[in-house]
Amino acid sequence: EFPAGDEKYHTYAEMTAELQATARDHASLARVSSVGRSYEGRELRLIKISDNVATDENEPEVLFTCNQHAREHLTTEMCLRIVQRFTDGYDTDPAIKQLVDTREILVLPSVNPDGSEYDISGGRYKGWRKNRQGQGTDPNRNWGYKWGCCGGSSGSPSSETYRGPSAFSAPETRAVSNYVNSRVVGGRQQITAHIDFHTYSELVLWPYGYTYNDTAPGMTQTEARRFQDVGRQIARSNGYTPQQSSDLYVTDGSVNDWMWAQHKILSYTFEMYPRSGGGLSGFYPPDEVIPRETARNDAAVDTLLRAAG
Ligand code: 0X9
Ligand code: CA
Ligand code: CA
Ligand code: CA
Ligand code: ZN
Repeated sequence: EFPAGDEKYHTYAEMTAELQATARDHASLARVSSVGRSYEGRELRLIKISDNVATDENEPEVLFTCNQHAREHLTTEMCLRIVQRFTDGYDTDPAIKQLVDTREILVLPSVNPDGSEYDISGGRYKGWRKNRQGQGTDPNRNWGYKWGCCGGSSGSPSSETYRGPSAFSAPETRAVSNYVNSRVVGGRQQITAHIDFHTYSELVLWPYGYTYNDTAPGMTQTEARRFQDVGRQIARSNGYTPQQSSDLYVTDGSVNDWMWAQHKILSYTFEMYPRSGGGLSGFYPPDEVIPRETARNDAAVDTLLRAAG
C-alpha cells in the first residue's frame, strides 16, 4: 500500500476497482479488457471509452499508456483522470461528448503493475523503476525498433536501463505491442496517436530517441515537422518544454520509436511534474498535487485526440 498520507494514489487493486466501477456506471461508454499478463501474472488492464463501446467503429483510435516505470505513480493517476473525465463528462460537456463520439479512446493505466506494487510494498517507497523479471528489465528499453542499437540502454541486468536479453523479452512490452499489432485491421493501423506518461521533468518528447538527427529512415522532414508542431502546441497548454527525445538523452528500444517506426502512430512521451527536484524524491510528490497536475494535461490530451483525426 502507499505510505501514510499518500492514500489518494491508487494501488493496483484500487485501480482495477475504479476501472470496473466506471464500466458498470457507464456501460454504453466504457468497457474493461486485458491485453495480457505481467511477469508475475497481473492482468494488464485496458479500458476503452467510446460511444457504442461494444462495437469496433471506424473512428481514429488513440492510446494512452501509463506507469511503464514502476515508481512513476503520478502517471497512473493521469490515466485514471482521462478515464474519469471522458466518462463522467459525457452527458454535461459538449466538447467531451464530441471527442468520445468521434474517437475510440484506449487507456492502459499500468503497464508495469509488478514493479509498481513492489515499489509501495510494506508502505515504503523503494525507488524501483523496472519490471520484476529477474533483476528487472527497463520496459522503455525493451521495445523492438533498433533495440540496443546505439548506447541508449544497458546490457547489464543490474542496470537501471537494462534492455533485457532480447527485444520484447518483457511480458509487459510484448503484451502491449501484440495488442497494438492487433489493431492493424484490413491492413490499416487503427491507432493514430499515443501518449506514454512518465515522470518527471515537465517535458513533451517525440521520436526518434535513438538518434540526435531530426530526420532518419522512416522520419521525413514533413513528419518531423508534424511531431514538432503538435508537440509545441501541446506544450503551450501545459507549460512543459517541447523537444525531440534524444535532446534529453539517447535511448534505444523506447516505446515512441517503435510506435512510430512500426505503425506510424503519432507517439509522444510526457514527463510530468515536477520540473526538477531532488533525485528520487521527484518521483514521489504528495498526493495533494494529483488533481492539479493531472488536470494540467486536460487540454493537451484533447489536442492529441483532435490531432488523431
Ligand atoms: O528514460 C526514459 O525512459 C524516460 N525518462 S524517465 O525519467 N521517466 O525514465 C524518457 C524516455 C524518452 N526518450 C528519450 N529520452 N530518448
Ligand atoms: Ca497527503
Ligand atoms: Ca464509437
Ligand atoms: Ca475502431
Ligand atoms: Zn519513466
